[in-house]
Amino acid sequence: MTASLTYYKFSLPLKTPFTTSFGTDTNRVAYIFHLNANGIDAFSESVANVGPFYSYEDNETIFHIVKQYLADMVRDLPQPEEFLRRAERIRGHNMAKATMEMLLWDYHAKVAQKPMHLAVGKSKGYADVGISIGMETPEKMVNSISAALEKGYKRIKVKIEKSKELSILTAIRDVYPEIPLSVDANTDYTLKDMETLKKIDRFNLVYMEQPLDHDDLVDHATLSKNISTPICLDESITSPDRARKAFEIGAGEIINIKPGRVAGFTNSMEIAKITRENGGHVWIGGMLETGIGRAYNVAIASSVLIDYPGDTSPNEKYFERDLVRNPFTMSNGIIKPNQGPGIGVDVDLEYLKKVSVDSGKLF
Ligand code: OSB
Ligand code: MG
Repeated sequence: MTASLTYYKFSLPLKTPFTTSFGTDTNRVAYIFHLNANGIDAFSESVANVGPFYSYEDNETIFHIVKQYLADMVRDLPQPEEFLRRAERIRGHNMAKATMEMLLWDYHAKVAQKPMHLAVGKSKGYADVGISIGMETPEKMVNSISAALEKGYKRIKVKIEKSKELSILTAIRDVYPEIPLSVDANTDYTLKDMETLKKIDRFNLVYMEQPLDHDDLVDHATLSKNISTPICLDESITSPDRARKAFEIGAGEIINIKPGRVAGFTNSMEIAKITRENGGHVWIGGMLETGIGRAYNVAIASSVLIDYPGDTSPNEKYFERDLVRNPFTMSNGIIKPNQGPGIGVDVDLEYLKKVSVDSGKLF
């Protein structure tokens, strides 16, 4: 058997810049990994942002860890769980681990001729879809929300940051007093901002996503006792163990799972299970992925364990042209996972090569 692992570092302009409390992205720059073995082609996509601002990982730490350590652990095509065991001695670097773990999920699902949404467990056969709207002027955000509601999105999430939150929320609730609305602060607040956080609490939100520090659980538990809006954790949940601890101390009631943040699908499914066993709710987030990364997210978002709409908007929201020839379409706020084997995407290799700024072989 000869297997090969090829990487492509691509840069795709976003249709419009995406702003969060930690910065603005104008391009999606990430790595695609392509595993070829036994006549099967598997693909995965890294989820880091350009800089280490969402988490400490960035594109180049991911590439370094994959090249120096993880590629060798993939060569003999282990099952994802076996790969995770091997990778355990590397501290952290979950996004790097996820690229290889998910690549192995795709490979083995294709060997078994199974679509990914069935390979990961019991499937609903569809994913409920919400939208994540980047920060803009309140007027522009209201316009984006109108367009999103027309398209059928089931939940609206808006990015906020300190001092902009009240004008944004007031503008939205003036026009849409009842829509299912949430905010994502991407860690911009501390407990010293309790007065503001209590004001946010009055806007009848489905949840408040990651208001406090990126690795905090304890202060979230304190906040949660002081407000009635449920807290949704994103950045803070990096493993099943962290999810267990979050529920143990009451740090939140909802978890946004991004497979990349938690080293892949095995841990994602475990976190979903822990969340539901604790009476919590769970949904699948996004990191502005192309059709390749999105196909993983939609597959896992279709699991029966996932009970809230996720950030799995179809890619036309972000890109003029996708890296896959069969991008998702949404109807009535629902996206159906691909039915082909594995992630079921038809990768446009020609276009991927065209938008790549670097590529090569790891084995
Ligand atoms: O916190 O959910 C987040 C994008 C980049 C970094 C962090 C986040 C996001 C999103 C994007 O909200 C959601 C999407 O991919 O559509
Ligand atoms: Mg978030």
